[in-house]
Amino acid sequence: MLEIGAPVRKTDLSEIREKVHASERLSFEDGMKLFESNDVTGIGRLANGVRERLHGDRAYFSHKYRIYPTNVCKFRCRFCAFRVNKGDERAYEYPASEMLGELAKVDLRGVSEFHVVGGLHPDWSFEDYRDVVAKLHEAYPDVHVKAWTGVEIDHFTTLTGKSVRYVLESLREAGLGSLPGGGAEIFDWEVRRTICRTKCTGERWLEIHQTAHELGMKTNSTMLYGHVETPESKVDHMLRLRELQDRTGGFRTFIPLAFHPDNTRLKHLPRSTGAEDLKHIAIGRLLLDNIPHVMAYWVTETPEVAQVALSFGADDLDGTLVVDEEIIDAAGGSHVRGAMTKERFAEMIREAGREPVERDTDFNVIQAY
Ligand code: V47
Repeated sequence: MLEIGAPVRKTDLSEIREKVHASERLSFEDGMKLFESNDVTGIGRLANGVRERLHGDRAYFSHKYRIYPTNVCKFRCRFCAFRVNKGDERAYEYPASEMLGELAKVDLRGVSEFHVVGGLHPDWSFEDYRDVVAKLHEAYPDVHVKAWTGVEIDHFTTLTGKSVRYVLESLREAGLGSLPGGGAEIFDWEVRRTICRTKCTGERWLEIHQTAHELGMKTNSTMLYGHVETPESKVDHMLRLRELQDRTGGFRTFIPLAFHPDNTRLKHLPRSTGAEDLKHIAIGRLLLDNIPHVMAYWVTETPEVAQVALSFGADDLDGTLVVDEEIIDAAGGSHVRGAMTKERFAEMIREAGREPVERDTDFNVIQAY
């Protein structure tokens, strides 16, 4: 129960403020101080300063189409409500051969990106997954294909017995443009083994993104929070991303993902609050001084919190949904149902006092509103 009159932990942020104003890098200890502080508006103001220094009033969004070729997954991550076993009555699969027929029914005009998200189907070969990329690229050569997280790439190395480099080069030949940021969750093994012990390790995820960057491929990064993680594990997670970015410069964006507990094996946990969501965005902007963009993923955070996040460090709202989002919908995020149009996005951004800019996957401007 909320204790009325409990002290608010307004940690003294003056040292951090001075560093941020001098564009000095924040340390692990600074990150911990930020997480310990309840001064959400103070942290937000600092992050907003960085955001405006980098992007002025611009707030980006993209018009993309999400593809979920299957919800069958051999892993049983405790935070996931999307995956099902093979044979389950909710199981579906759209291999490449059926996918194009389904896409032909959809209005894809103006879509600049396919974002492909899927499970690890026990019967699918690497060729089946590669074929999804190849067929999309053949049929829609002007649309960027962002497909398969580091976790799937790791799975493909097991399926083929080949290296990460081989798998990525093979997918690139088929038309892969870049990797999404999923599967990172929390790198720290103590957390990872509790929430997703069969997934590749944090070290392996980072190695896969490093290899992609070395091949000249850009990728995204994420962090799933609001479950069993600790502040230490989140600061560690972000600093590991920052360290890789120092070496490669290959991350386009950082996306904090708020955990949705419904229908998961962690359903006893409460959903993070708006203040917590804003704090994660702001701390991400402050610690990740070398990643150009920070996304407020409206699908996990709700459109309302995402609007405020545009003044708490975020400069990007991800994209429209031509089809329903499935992962967060399965975990209780009913606000994601129904399409979010470009016009609604632009209006949402304007209401938040920012200038809407439609972008492509690489943040090239498609249209400024
Ligand atoms: O890795 C799964 C997360 C991720 C839940 O790169 C959940 O542009 C909350 O990575 N509650 C997949 N989150 C989505 C993802 C993503 C999203 C938007 C843009 C990009 C990009 C990537 O979704 C998973 C996991 O961290 N997730 N279940 C859940 N119940």
